Amino acid sequence: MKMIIRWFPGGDDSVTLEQIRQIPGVSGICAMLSDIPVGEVWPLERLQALRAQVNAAGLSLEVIESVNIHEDIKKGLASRDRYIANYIKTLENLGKVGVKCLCYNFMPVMDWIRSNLAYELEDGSYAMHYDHEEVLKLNPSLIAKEMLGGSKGYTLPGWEPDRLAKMSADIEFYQAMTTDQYWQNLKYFLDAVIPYAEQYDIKLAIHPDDPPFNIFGLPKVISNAENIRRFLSLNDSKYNGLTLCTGSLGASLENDIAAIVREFTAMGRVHFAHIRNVKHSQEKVFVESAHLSECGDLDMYQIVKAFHENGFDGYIRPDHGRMIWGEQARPGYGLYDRAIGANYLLGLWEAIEKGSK
Ligand SMILES: [Mn+2]
Repeated sequence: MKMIIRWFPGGDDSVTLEQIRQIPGVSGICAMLSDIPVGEVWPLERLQALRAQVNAAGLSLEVIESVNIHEDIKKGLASRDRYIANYIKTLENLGKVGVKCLCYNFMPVMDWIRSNLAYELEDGSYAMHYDHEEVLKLNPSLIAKEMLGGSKGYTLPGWEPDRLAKMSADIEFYQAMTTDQYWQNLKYFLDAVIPYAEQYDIKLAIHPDDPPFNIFGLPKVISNAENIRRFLSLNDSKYNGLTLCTGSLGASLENDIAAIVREFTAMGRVHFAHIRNVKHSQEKVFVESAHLSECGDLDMYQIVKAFHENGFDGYIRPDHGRMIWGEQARPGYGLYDRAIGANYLLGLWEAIEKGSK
């Protein structure tokens, strides 16, 4: 297991690589080139420069999160082949700089959604909050306004401006598509790219839908154990795997997260883990709480144990954290709470590791 932290290059992060290096037990980062338009090839020189910068700080760059999938691929349009060819070229470039794992998602139109990016908790810290009724009351442009208005000027991954411009039309397009058709579009993508992922030795790791339930009638495909089984059976290669995000899947109270971790880790199909906690006040209303088990609904000991017992040897990151100690940072991606989360998870891992001997 390797503990990493998500970092945003190009001056788009309040946290520095030097700060990340001082978090005990953190060996690397995952990053993305957020200025490359979705669907275009990530240039090799840019990746080489990024790797050099990260390595110079004493950290590794073995994970990329994310190379986003062009909407035409998800829609199954004839133009998808051009974007798939670009994706394969990007994979080749990623392989050349030593990337071993690529996180991506297959969510239509909107990426992750929250109704409030800075919800004040009882202890005076701030966290991201989701209230399903509030989201349904909004139209897509109001959601975009809420998301971007709360971003404090940082880019929000998955909320690129070119995506937002076409949002309403895209939503109507998907509302007219069957979920089966959406699955077929996903399989078409996988069958095209997985042979290259094998060739370049990059494990593909799909991120679950966040939140994992229906919004505006859009298809959701990675939301529970049954869907994940279907996803993995679309293409049997070990390179077709998962980013197991406990907070995204945990947003649905129907998901038994430790059981999901056990099943898919034992199959060798989990390559990356996002581990964080959520606390529900009612169904489909939750806050991204601190990582500690007692702060949320998820039992982190059982979850980390499920990874450990099933031989997990991929990457873990603490995922989102709260804003604490007055920190001003990109929502979910401050330094302090993620450092605490990383070391809590490393502590659990060490205890389980030593206890098992
Ligand atoms: Mn996640």
